[in-house]
Amino acid sequence: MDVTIRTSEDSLLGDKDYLSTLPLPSASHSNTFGRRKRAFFTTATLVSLFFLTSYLIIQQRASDRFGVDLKPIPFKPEDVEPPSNATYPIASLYSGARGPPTPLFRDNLLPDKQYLTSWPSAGWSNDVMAFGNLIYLALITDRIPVIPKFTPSHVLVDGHADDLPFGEVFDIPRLASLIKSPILEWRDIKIDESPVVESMGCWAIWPEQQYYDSIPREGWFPRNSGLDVSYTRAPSWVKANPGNEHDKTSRFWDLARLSFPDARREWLNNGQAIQQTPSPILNVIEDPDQQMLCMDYLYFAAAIGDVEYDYDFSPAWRFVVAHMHWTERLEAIGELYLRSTFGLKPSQPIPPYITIHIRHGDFSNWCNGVPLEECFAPIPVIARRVREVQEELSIKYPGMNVKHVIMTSDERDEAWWDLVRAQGWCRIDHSSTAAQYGRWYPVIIDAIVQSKGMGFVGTDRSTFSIISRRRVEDWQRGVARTVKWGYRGADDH
Ligand SMILES: Nc1nc2c(ncn2[C@@H]2O[C@H](COP(=O)(O)OP(=O)(O)OP(=O)(O)O)[C@@H](O)[C@H]2O)c(=O)[nH]1
Ligand SMILES: [Mg+2]
Repeated sequence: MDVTIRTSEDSLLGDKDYLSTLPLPSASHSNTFGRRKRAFFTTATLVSLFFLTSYLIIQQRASDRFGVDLKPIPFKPEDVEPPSNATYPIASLYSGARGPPTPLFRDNLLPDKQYLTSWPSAGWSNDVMAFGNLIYLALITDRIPVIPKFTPSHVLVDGHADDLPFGEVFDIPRLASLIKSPILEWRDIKIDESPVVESMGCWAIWPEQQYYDSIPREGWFPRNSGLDVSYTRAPSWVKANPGNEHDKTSRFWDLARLSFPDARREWLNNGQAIQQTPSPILNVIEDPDQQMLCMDYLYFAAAIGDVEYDYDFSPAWRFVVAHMHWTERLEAIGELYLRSTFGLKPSQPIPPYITIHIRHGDFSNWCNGVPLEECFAPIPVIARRVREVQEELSIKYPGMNVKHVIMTSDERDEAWWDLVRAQGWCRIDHSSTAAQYGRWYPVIIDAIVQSKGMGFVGTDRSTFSIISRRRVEDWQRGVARTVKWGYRGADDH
C-alpha cells in the first residue's frame, strides 16, 4: 500500500487552496468592517498608552519618594501558597480531635490516630525552633502534633506575661494545609488550664542529652494545664555524640524510633534498671504513652548538625517553620507599625527596607570578662554589614537602592540608641505596645518587621536572628548578613 506523508507545509498550502475557493464578502461590507476595525484598534492603542503612562508616573513617584526602584521581584513558587484568609479545602486537615475540648484530653483523641507532644522551656525563638522540631518529628512518625503555649521564661524579665497560644502567633490552618497534616494545640483537646488533673507518661530526653542534670526539662506548661507527667529516662542512643558535653543534639530518626513499638519494648524490657520519675501531683509512674507520645524537650534535635536552623538545608525549617506564617491579625499589626515607623499613610506602599537585630542584654554573659564596648560589635561594624546588604540587593535586583533601615534590639541604653539615630536608622516606637497588646508583643512585632524586610543584619549566636535571617532569605528572597562579636575585631573580614 502507498503511504503519502503530508508535511505541515503541505497541509498549510492545502488550507490556503481551500480558502481561495471561499466566497469573499462584498466591497461595501468590507469597507464598513475596515472602518470599525481601525476605530477599534485606535481606541485600544490610546487606552493602553494611557495606562502605561500612568503606571510609569506612579513608579517614578514611588521611586522618588523611597529612593528605590520598585522593580517586580521574580516569581517564586511560594507565591502560590494560599493567602492566610483563604478557605482551606479539607477542613479535616487541621482537625484531628473528636470535638471541642473536654476536661480529659483522652476523651478527645481519635482511636485510630497517634499524637506527639513536648514542652516549651526556653526563650521564645528557642521554643519556636523546638515546636518546629516537634512538628517535623510528628510528620516523619505519622503522628498529629499537639502544641503547647509559649511560656514567657525570658519575657518575665520585664514582669509577668501570660502563656501565649501558638495559634495567636502562627496561622495554624494555613500551616496544616501547607504541611498536609492536622495540627492541634493543647487547648483544642483539653479545656484550657483545666482543673481536672490527668496523668500521662513521657520520655525524658533532656537528662540523656546533657551531663549536669538528671531532671526532665518540663517547664511549667504541663502543670498549668492539668497534666501530671511521670517520666522514663530515654535510651542513651538518643544522644548523637555520647560523652560530648558540648553537643546535646539528638538525631530526628533516633527520636523517631521511640515512636514505634520495637524500640520501646526493647528498652522497657531490657532487664536494666529503667529510671522513672513519678508524677508530681498524683505520685504515679506510667510508662511512656503510646498514643500521646511525649518527649520533654525537643530544642536539641537535628538531622545532621546541631543548631541546624542556621543552615539552609535544615529539614525542620524547610518542611515546617518556613510554613509558619503570621496570623492575619499579626500581619496587619506588623504593617501598622511599619507604616508608623516610616510615617506612611495607609494608602502608601511600604518601601523595601533592611532590618538590623542586635542582641545585647544577657549575651553579656558570653563576654567572659571582655569589656562590653569591645565584646559587642560597635555601630560602624554593623553599618559595614548594612552596606554589604545594600550592595548585594542592588546587584540581585538591579536598580534597587534600599535606603530605609530599622534597628531592633533589646538594648536599653539611650546613648546607644542615639548612635543608632545618628546613622539615620529608624527605631520602632514600642512605648505603648505592651499596654495595648501585651508584654509578648514588642518582641513579636519586631520579629514580624524583620521578616518582611528585603535585607537583614543579625547577631551571631542569636536564635532570634537565625530565624529572621531564614525568613528574609526564603520568604522575601532577600539578602542577610550576620555580625560576629565577642572581642574587638570579631567581625573583621
Ligand atoms: N523588642 C525586642 N526585644 C528583644 C529583641 N531581641 C531580644 N529581645 C528581648 O530579649 C529577650 C531575649 O531573650 P530570649 O527570649 O532568650 O530570646 P530568644 O528568642 O531565645 O533568642 P536569643 O536569646 O537571641 O537566642 C526576648 O525575649 C526579648 O524580650 C528585639 O529585637 N526586640
Ligand atoms: Mg535566648
